[in-house]
Amino acid sequence: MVWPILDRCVTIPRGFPDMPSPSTARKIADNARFLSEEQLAAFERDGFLNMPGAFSVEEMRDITRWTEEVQNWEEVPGRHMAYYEDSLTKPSRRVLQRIENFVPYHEGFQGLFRDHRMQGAVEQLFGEKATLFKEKINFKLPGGDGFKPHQDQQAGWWNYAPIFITALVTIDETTLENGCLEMAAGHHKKGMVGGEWAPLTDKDMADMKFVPYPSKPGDVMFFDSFAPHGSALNKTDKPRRVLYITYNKASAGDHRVQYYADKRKSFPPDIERKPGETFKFRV
Ligand SMILES: O=C(O)CCC(=O)C(=O)O
Ligand SMILES: [Fe+2]
Repeated sequence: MVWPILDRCVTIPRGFPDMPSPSTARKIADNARFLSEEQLAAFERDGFLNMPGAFSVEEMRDITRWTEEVQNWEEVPGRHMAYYEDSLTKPSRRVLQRIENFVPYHEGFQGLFRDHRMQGAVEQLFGEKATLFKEKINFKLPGGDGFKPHQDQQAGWWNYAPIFITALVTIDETTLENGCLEMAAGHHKKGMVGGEWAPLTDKDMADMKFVPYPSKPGDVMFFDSFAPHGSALNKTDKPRRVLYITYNKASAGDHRVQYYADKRKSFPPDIERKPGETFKFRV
């Protein structure tokens, strides 16, 4: 794993290794059969796999605390990437939408992405070793917007690797009211159904059936980068925070640094924008 070039104010935590530690590697090997044959078959059939209760209440306490730590970090150009959106309920207010690229600066999340229930399971689904591509927390705060149906591959990911798998960890309970994920099963083998950098059109979705997947803290969902999905806005007065960790096949290369370098240019985090500059979220 090669990490982003860090600016002079930031140091990688001491002892952060480039390779999984022997104990982590052993854990991955021990848990190489974490997903059952039935689960692997369901992922193959649907393009996603729901795994309720993968993380315990205690583990979620840690993950929630880490999320708050990342949210409270001072924003510095060139470091983690925080994006804001216009509130739908309080016009003229900008609210935090998502934070990306925080793993290099957070030991807890470094352990989590290598966990046998995350990278280990994704390696089973790929049938080979996986490499971290990107990570984000979508906050969907009260008044936060939903996501038009899309395939993640449409968001420029085709530039980096032919296929990705994302492991989603639910931090706050997700419901119909706060915009849980909605998935369309069985369309992931058709390649990119929609255009580049655009959500799916009504025509693209003519034969798709989107089903909501409400989830509890600690639930995990794995999904293929061609699996169509979307979600509604958050109509409640509480955040709907969800963690997304995305991997590609190790054989397809390590593209993380290039991806974030490109994204900083084409869609910079708010702190890196020049006054008056606006960027439109496309997909
Ligand atoms: O968090 C959500 O509701 C969906 C987000 C999503 O699909 C994305 O960020 O690509
Ligand atoms: Fe998505």
